[in-house]
Amino acid sequence: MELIEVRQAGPVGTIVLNNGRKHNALSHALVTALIGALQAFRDSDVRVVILRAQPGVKVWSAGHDVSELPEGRRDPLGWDDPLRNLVRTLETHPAPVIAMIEGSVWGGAVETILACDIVIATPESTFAVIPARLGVPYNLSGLMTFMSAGSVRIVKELAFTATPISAERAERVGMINHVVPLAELETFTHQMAATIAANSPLSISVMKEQLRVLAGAKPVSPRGFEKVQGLRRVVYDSHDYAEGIRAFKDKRPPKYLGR
Ligand code: LCV
Repeated sequence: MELIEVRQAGPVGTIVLNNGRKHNALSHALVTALIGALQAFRDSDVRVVILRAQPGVKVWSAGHDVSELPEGRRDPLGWDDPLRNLVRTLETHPAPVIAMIEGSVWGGAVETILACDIVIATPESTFAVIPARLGVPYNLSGLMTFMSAGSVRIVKELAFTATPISAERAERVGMINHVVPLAELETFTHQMAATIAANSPLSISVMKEQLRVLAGAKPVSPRGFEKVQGLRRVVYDSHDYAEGIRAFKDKRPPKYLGR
């Protein structure tokens, strides 16, 4: 069974997450397939991409594949981590990517949809930023993705509570673009895609890149970066990080000691 389904209708490309058994966990294999599909669209005349799951899913994506996370002593979200590569690919893809959401979105999958350009969700959709529940030290560019989608105060609440928020709240705080009833979701999304596809792809792709450059233009000194990396190492070298991963695999609540 293919991990994703890919189709194209004129200038609109669609990628469907298709690994429901693992709740579309963003495994290395699934991410590789996603990146390959985006590259193929890049080489074709696709002017807008819709990223979605199969109709009727309860979980759009459960986030990073926890079974692929290191159990300690190694950065779990380093530069070449599949999730990092996926986020960079989405952010630099020349055509706009619309994330069409139904079901719950977890952890790195929330960052993935926020790396898309437009997010349209059903009222039942939820979004959970999970690192604190797993004991994972999120990385700088990942936090920047969240900060570009919400105020620092909202990002802190999401990150510190690791509790799902509703689509309605996400829209109210500006994290997502539209909340649309399930029965209208596909039509609404495809109408927006058609509107975008009728505009100048060159103008759009340049504005997308300009906005990416401007959004990422936050000065971080080498000392500041090294300090952050040192802090992150304390986390991924900690008992709590190993405990979070182990507890997930053992299907039990984690016992965090703060060290
Ligand atoms: C691997 C999974 C996963 C999964 N990986 O179904 O944000 S960060 O920094 O933390 C980042 C590192 C990240 O994204 O980490 C992952 C964050 N995601 C989560 O913590 C969500 C974990 N999943 C769940 O809480 C539940 O699976 C939900 C609520 C999504 C669905 O619950 P439900 O009871 O419907 P199961 O839990 O039974 O999951 C079905 C199968 O999918 C696997 C899970 O282990 C199970 O596999 P087995 O049947 O082999 O036991 N699975 C679910 N999520 N992220 N595998």
